[in-house]
Amino acid sequence: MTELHWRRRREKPSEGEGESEARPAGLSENEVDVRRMMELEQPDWLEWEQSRLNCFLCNIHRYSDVCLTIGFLYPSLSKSSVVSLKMGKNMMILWLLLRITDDDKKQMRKKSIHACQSTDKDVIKEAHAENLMTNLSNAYASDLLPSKEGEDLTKCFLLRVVNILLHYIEKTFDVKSKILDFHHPHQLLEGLDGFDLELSDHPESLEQLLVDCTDTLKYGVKTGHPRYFNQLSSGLDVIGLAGEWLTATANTNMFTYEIAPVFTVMETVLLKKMCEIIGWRETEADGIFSPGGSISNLYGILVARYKQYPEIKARGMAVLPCIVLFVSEQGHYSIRKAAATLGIGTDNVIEVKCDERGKMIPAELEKNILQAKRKGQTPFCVVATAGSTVFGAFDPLHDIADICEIHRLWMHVDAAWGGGLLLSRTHSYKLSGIERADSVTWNPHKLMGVPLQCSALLTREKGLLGACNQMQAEYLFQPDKVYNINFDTGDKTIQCGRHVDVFKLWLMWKAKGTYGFEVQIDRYMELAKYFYKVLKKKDNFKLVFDAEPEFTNVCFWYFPPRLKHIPESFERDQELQKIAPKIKAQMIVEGTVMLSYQPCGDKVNFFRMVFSNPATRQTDVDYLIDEIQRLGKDL
Ligand code: ABU
Repeated sequence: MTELHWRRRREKPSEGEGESEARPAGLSENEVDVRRMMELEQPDWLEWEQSRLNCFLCNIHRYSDVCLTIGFLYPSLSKSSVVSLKMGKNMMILWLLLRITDDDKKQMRKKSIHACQSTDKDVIKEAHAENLMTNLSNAYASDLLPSKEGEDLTKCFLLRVVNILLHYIEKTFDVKSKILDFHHPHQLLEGLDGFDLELSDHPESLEQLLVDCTDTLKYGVKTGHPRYFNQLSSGLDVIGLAGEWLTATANTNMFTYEIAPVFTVMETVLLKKMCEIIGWRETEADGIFSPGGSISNLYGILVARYKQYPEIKARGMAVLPCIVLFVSEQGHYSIRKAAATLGIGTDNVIEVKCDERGKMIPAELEKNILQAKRKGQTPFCVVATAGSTVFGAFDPLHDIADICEIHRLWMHVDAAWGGGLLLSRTHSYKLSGIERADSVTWNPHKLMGVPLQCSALLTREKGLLGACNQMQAEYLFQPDKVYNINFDTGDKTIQCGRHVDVFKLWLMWKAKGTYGFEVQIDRYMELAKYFYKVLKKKDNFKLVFDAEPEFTNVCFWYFPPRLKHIPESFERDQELQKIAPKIKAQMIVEGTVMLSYQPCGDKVNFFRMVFSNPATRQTDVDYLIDEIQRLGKDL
């Protein structure tokens, strides 16, 4: 029935479809369609299976609207709309009288809205089932909107996509499900169970696209799984997800107010809020959302250099002295990348020594600055880190700010990871001094759990980003627009086209309130403390720093029984170096848990546990410890 329905529609000429055919007097278009469908099918009602009858009802529904269908399946409908609805043994026998007045429609709408609100699961299920049962093997993307009369097919297709996503979301939160179904790249390229990544000259059916959507998720990684600890960004926030869907549906560009009126204003609201939280006065502060922490850091260094040498914009690096900048040895590699990109050069990024916890040593910074000056180099910027990637260390920001003031250096704080901690009244003191920075990177897609990507670069001085980057393209940023062109923020960036990253953050902030983020972040800190305490008691685990964690990072080694009692030596460490990669490989193959590892300086491979996933519970932490022991005991 369903396929027939679509085929019939596809065969019809698109111009004036249905309108030219004679309609029996007194019957609406809907009624004609339903009658035509009955004639085509010539149903023997009594022999129909329940599912087939349901499917038929769904198709009838496609010719009216969703509210009406929910309405006529709803048992307490007025008798004028439904003549009779009887339940047989294994089937429903239904006589429909589609002589529905406007009053009836209103009445039905009220009831259907009520049904949805009252969580009448059966009614809602029925409404969804009708679309989910439709087979789309004979339907193609060209049949969807904006194709004429493509509404029903579009609704059906998108509901099926949503159903796939819902299934995936449910699986994601189910600890018993695997985090990933691992395959090697060559296997994916060769094709798995009909999942073909190659592209064809001919269109695939919508049904095939749905299979491809399912397979794409099947062979991916469930980053919201409670036992996914692999990256600083994890979790699956349903509100954030809704925000991302809306953003994709709006499909606009952030460069002008003209085409993104709500989003550009929303961005100013968010930037103001984040600047206030940092401790800057609203009149001063400025910023921009960018595609990730590395780009935000690049912006920080770009404006630092522009502030000191505005002539760089027109005349380039040739007119500058040999400028150098400083970052701790635990700082993010994006600083060196930015130096390479900006023509400063990685040799001119001076790495400052850290203490045993991974914090920049201020005396070392001062020493490096003086050394650079003696060598004829020109220091212009210090990058402090608030929440280092591996150890979660916070540099002493006040001490660094003092040094920057003395030497008149720009202070950029890379708080991509640690910025979220500003929302916790218990832990925000760890970023004390951030208010003295000239620029800050803060990624809500990390600790705050906003879906990727969402990163902000914030500057204390208003107007610098614009002055540094604007090119005043006349086709976009006309000065004589009807509205306040200060909201055309696109020229502040190094991009032209810019994705809307702000809406999902705004929606999540609305949904949680600042206190909601605080509760979530404080929970991660509690989990990190719990994890540290459990590990401390186990003699086959060793903490890289034996102190209560300052952030949610906890770094540790696992010692299999054969290495446990061997005293520390080069030879022992050569063996220990192999343990974490082997355990991790097995974790990936079995798909039970995901955790990252790395060597660091003179420390051989160790695991980095990190908490930023709202789905994680203490039991998952216990599971991780058991799992490492299970996978590692015989290594
Ligand atoms: N600094 C980018 C993120 C690194 C991580 O997730 O481990």
